[in-house]
Amino acid sequence: MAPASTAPIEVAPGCLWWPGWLDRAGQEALAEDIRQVLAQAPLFTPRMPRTGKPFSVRMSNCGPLGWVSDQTGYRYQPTHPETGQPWPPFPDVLKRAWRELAREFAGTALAPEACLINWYAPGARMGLHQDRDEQEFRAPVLSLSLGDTALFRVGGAARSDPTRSIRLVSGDALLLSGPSRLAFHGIDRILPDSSTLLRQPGRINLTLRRVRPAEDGEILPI
Ligand code: MD3
Ligand code: FE
Repeated sequence: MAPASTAPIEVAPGCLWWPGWLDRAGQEALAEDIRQVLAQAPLFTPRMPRTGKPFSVRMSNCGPLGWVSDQTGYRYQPTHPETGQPWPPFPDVLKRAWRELAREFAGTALAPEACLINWYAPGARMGLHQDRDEQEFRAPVLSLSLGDTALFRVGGAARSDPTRSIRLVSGDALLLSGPSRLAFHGIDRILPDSSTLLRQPGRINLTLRRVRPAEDGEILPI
C-alpha cells in the first residue's frame, strides 16, 4: 500500500510535489499496469506540426482521450494514431491518484479524460513548453514518474520568467494547478542508471488531464 498523501512541497505557486508518493511496490504495480496498456496501445513517435521532425520522447495514452502530434498538428483523439483502436482504460491507481491529489489539493470536481504516457530513453528530452491543447485550464494536471530520475524545469506563464529545477524521482507525484497550470516547463535530461525499477534504462512519465470543458451541472472549484 502506498503511503498516505503527506504534506507536499510547493515548488512554484500552484505546483505541488510529493517525493515518493508511490512506494516501491506501488511503482512496480503501476509499471506492470503501464506494460499492459502499452501492449494494447504501443508507443508511437510524435512529430512536430508542419516540419514533421520527430520528438525524442515516444508516447502512448490511456483513458477516453489521448494526445497525439503529427505533421498536421497537436490534438486529443479517442483512438491510437496507428492502430485506430480506442485507448485502454485508466488503471485504478491513476483514478486513485486523481482523487487523493487533484481532488484533494486542487479542489477539482472534474474527472480526468486523458493520461499521456511519455517514454524517455536515455538522451531524450522535452524542451520548455506550455500545455495549452486542453479546453479546460481550470482543472489541474497530475504527473507520476517511474524509472530513471529526470531533471525537470518549471518557470512562469512567460517563457522569459525565471525557472527552478527539481529532480523527479521514480514514485514522485507533481500537481500543476492554478498559476502553474500554464507555466512553461520541460525535461532537461534523464540521469542514467538512477533507478532499478524498469527492465531497460529510461523513464516513464504519466500525466492525467482534463481535456473538454466542464458540462452544465459539473461542479467547478470556487
Ligand atoms: C507544468 N511532461 O507531458 S511532467 C507533458 O516529465 C510534460 O514528461 C513532462 O511536460 C514529463 O506535457 C513533465 C510535469 C508537468 C506536466 C504537465 C504540466 C508539468 C506541467 C502542465 C503545466 C505545467
Ligand atoms: Fe507539458
